[in-house]
Amino acid sequence: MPLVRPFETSFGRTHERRILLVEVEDADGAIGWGEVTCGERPFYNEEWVGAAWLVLRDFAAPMVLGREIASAKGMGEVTAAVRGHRMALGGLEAACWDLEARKQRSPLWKHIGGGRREIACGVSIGIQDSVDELLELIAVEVAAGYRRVKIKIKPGWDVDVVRAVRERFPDIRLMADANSAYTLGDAGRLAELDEFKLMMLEQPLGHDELIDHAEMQRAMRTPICLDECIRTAHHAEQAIRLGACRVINIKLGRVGGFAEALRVHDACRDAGVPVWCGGMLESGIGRAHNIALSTLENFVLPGDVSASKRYWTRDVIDPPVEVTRRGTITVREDPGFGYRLDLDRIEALSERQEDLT
Ligand code: OSB
Ligand code: MG
Repeated sequence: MPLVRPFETSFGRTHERRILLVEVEDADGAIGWGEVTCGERPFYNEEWVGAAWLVLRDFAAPMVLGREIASAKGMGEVTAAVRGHRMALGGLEAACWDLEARKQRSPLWKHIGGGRREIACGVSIGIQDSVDELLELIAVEVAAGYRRVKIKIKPGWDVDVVRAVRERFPDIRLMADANSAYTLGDAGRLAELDEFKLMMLEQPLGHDELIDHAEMQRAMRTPICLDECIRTAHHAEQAIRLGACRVINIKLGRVGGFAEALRVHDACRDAGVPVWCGGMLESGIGRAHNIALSTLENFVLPGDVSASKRYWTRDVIDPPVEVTRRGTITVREDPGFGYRLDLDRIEALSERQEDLT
């Protein structure tokens, strides 16, 4: 799926997404859909679409096919022998939750225990060729009603850029995401961000560096939010115990699906740490799953879940995800993830398909 505009982070620029979708069918013919949220290249984390395909085909599918699985919640145990590859497994797991919700004629958000009928939306804006272009993009999103703006930073595109954004938009809720582009050697530079009243600084240091983040958090006032570092509820507990962050971004795929996302959510809630829902440039299917996740009680900060039209000229779901003038998405009452699948669109976009029985 070609993106409406390229998206650049500290680890590279993406022009089009290659999205792996999972459809599951049970013995009664009930179906469910999920999305594998990994990138095209193993740069955000170690996963990528090519590997996810093989992990699902050669390992996960043989573990689940023909097995009696009592509930979507139990999927993780069935595939527990696979180390890592959470986004691959998470696409399959989310499809099973969708199936289960549809079967019970329940919207997915209700099925997972969510309550919020309307979720608050923020936008994530990539690195641009110039500060002027960035300022113009922010102006458009603020005018559209989005409730917070996240900009991507990297060495060479950080303090001066944030300063320029703050000067032009003194009152917006603003944050920055470095996607692991810095080390503790940059602590002084990162602490300069303190003067810009950022809501938080997301994942400044290494993707697996809890201890360094704890040291960084002690060296700055701005709350640190962890993304890449948090792959399990146990990681969340450890990060909180160490003081490595004050906010956590929960991504459904990164933690391996809804069951672990719920555990991360609960661990953060119990520790008094607010969470928000991250995004991975998902198609409508992953986007709809993110909306359901965002209805849980401790998702108290605006997430990176925004309108389909910011990414796609035509989404794979119908209607596309739309955002109100208040910068919110209203949840739907339809069973499962709540949107119709545009199967013609999916078919037209498909490069390959494999049926595993
Ligand atoms: O770190 O949150 C991130 C996109 C790709 C990989 C990592 C990240 C992102 C985003 C975009 O920030 C969120 C979105 O709009 O889907
Ligand atoms: Mg991030």
